[in-house]
Amino acid sequence: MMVSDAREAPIKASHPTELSHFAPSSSAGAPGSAPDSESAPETAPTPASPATPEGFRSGFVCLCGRPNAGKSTLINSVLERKLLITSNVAQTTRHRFRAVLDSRDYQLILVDTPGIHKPEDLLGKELNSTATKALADVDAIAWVLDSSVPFGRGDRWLADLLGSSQLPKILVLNKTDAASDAEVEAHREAACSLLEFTDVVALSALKQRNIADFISAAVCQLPPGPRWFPFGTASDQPLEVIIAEFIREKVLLNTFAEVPHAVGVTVGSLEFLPKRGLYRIGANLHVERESQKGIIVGRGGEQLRRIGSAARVDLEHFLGARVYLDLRVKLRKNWRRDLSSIHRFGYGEGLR
Ligand SMILES: Nc1nc2c(ncn2[C@@H]2O[C@H](COP(=O)(O)OP(=O)(O)O)[C@@H](O)[C@H]2O)c(=O)[nH]1
Ligand SMILES: [Mg+2]
Repeated sequence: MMVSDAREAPIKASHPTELSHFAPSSSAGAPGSAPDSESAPETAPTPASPATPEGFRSGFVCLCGRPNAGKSTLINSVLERKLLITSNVAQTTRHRFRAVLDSRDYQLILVDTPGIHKPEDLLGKELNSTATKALADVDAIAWVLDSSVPFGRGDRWLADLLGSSQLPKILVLNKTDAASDAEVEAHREAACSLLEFTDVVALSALKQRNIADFISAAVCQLPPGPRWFPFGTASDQPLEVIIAEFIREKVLLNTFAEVPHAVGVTVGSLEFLPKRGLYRIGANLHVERESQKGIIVGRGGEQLRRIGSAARVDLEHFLGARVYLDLRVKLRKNWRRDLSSIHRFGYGEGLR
C-alpha cells in the first residue's frame, strides 16, 4: 500500500546549521506539540512555513526494535544528514528524539527510542520505559529488525509488546547489505507470523538502499493534519543535546567494556562568535568512578584529546563553522543508579 505523493522529494533544511532547526535549550516539546517559537533565541528566526495544501498529512511514526537494529541509522538516512549518533554499543540511544522530515505535502516526524531490552540497571529500566511510553503518542509504529542476526527471543518478546497496540505497524527488514535473501525472508516470515503489517520494507539504512520505500510506507500512515513543527525544524532536541551526543559517540568509539556505558555528557556552555566564525563549546564528561576518569583522560591526556579532536571534526561539519571544544571530566558517583542524575543528563524522559 503506497501513495504516490509520498515520493515527492523532501525539502531539505538549509546548511550550515541554524539554531532555529532545534528546540530552545530549556524546553523540548510534548508529543504532538510544536516547540514554543516565542522562546527561540533571537539570533534564530523561525523559517517561514509554506502554506499547507489541501490534503496535507502530518504525524508521528515511532521506530522500535532491539538495540543495534539500526533505528538511529535509518533516521539519519531518511534525513540525509547525521543528527543521531550510532554505534554497535548497546544503549547508544538514551533519548527519545524526534526528527522531522518536511515536504510540500507532508510533515513526517520520526521518533527514535532507545532499543527495548532486558534492563540491567536503573538507566536501562528508564530507557525501556521511555521507549514504551513513546508508543502511546504516535500514529504508527515501525518495527526495525536486524536481518543479519537470527530472529530471537528478544524479538518475540518485543512482538508481544507491540501486539498490545492497535496502531498500524510497518515492518522494516534492515541490513539487507549484510544478510542473504534467505535470511531477510526468514525474518519477514517470523515477524509476519506474529503481527500484521500495513507494509513490509527491506532496506539497508547504512547503504541508503530503499529508504524512499520506507518514507512512502510511513507517510501513508499519517492522518491529515497541520505542520506540528515550524517548517525546517530538524529536531525537537536542543542543539546542546545534539552536541553532547556527538561527543558521547566519540567516547563510545574510543573506550571499551564498562566505560562507554558509564559516561554521561552535558554541554555547559555554547557560544557563537560571529566575527571569528567560531563556536566555543564547553562540555563535561561525567564518569562514575575515579578509575574511569583515568581511562577517559588517558596517559598525558592523550585519550581525551583523541575524543575531543574526533568530536570537533564532526561538530564542525554539523555546525558549518569552526569549533573550539573544551572537555572536562567530572566524577559523579554511581550516576546510573540515581534517577535525578539520569534525568539531569537528559536521558530517558529527561527534564521534561
Ligand atoms: N551492515 C549494516 N549495518 C548497519 C545498518 N544499519 C545500521 N547498521 C549498524 O548497526 C549498528 C547499530 O546501529 P544504530 O543505528 O546505532 O542502532 P539502534 O541501536 O537501533 O539505533 C551501527 O554500527 C550501524 O552502523 C545496515 O543497514 N547495514
Ligand atoms: Mg539508536
